[in-house]
Amino acid sequence: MKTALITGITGQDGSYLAEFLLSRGYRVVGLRRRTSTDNCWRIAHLLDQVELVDCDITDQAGVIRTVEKTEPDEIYNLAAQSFVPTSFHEPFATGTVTGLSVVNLLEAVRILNPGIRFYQASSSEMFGAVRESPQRETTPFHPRSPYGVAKLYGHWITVNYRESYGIHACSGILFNHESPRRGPEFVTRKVSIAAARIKLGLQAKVPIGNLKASRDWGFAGDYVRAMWLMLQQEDPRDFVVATGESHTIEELLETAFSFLGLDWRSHVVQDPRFFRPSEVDFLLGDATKAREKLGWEPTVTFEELVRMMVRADLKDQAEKAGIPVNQSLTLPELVP
Ligand code: NDP
Ligand code: GDR
Repeated sequence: MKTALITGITGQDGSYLAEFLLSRGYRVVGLRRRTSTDNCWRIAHLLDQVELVDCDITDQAGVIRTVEKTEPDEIYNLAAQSFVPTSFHEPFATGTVTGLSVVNLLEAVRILNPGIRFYQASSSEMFGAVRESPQRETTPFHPRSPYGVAKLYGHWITVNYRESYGIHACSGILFNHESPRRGPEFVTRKVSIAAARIKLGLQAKVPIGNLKASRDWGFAGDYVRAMWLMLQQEDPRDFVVATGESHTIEELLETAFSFLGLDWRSHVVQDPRFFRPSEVDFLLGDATKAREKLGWEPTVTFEELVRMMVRADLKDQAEKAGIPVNQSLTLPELVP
């Protein structure tokens, strides 16, 4: 039985990856930091199947102790301060957690067992002001936020440890991926929650920032499979993971609201608070290498993804508000 150590197990991707690895017979250990209130809602259904170790990835000694104690075959480093706007307010903290701390894990691998395979969660945000479209593994980087800059450190230090010490270290350059478990501050989830609440009469308006930005959005459940596939290759390499389709925030709004029979233009208020000091206008990934070398393909389309999220939030919001969801509301099918 292989052991996987997942940092960031309480996050969106951590929960899907834990499910995926458990289904493949792994022993799954999750590194999570101590928080004052419980944040295990995404893995509540897995708590009797995974082992949790308290550790903050900024704490080098703690990370080394965790790796020593758990003896993983594979490490998936998903922990990060992952919200781009916060990185403008907390650039140092973001640099420390999202960037510099990657080396704590790589050092643990180098010191304790260079045979451990290592996955780093890199990001399309590193492409930033894109130099070519679509973006692929060879596209030059130009990050546009402290988050993107921090991810670039994580990316290159992973490549560096592979080249310097022969460690099986891979960096997955993943484009935006979403799900009903996405944090509510990210735009897809913000929109799916708002559409559901407006449909249920629980709110009237939603403030949104840049409507013209465009993203290559996929389903998180598909993307964690690509992480695992990267670590199963004989040759460690970096891969772009994306759908190859880009949609604007306006298209996201149109898809989500029209699914519930709503006109988004009647409910969306443009709010300058949600604009960023510098924006990533357009992202579109070319996952040809992942398709050819990993045999990876996305299975969920943009429309299916948005509908999956809206359905889940409709059910969730109705339950929270004590509104019986029935046919008389003429809601779309509730089960994803
Ligand atoms: P989330 O924000 O949902 O999860 C981040 C995780 O990191 C949480 O479990 C969080 O714990 C943990 N974490 C944060 N700081 C620390 C710390 N100091 N020590 C230990 N754990 C910490 O992100 P996602 O699941 O969406 O993304 C996973 C990774 O992939 C991240 O690195 C992200 O930057 C990257 N990525 C994500 C993409 C996406 O579209 N989702 C695309 C490309 C890259 P807590 O619950 O305590 O906050
Ligand atoms: P992103 O995701 O910054 O791409 O980073 P987010 O969903 O926050 O923003 C996507 C785009 O939507 C625009 N936008 C808004 N965004 C938010 N959050 N709220 C709004 O009200 C709003 N209005 C418009 C943004 O300006 C942006 O252009 C995500 C994170 O998961 C990163 O960790 C990951 O690395 C990248 O995706 C790939």
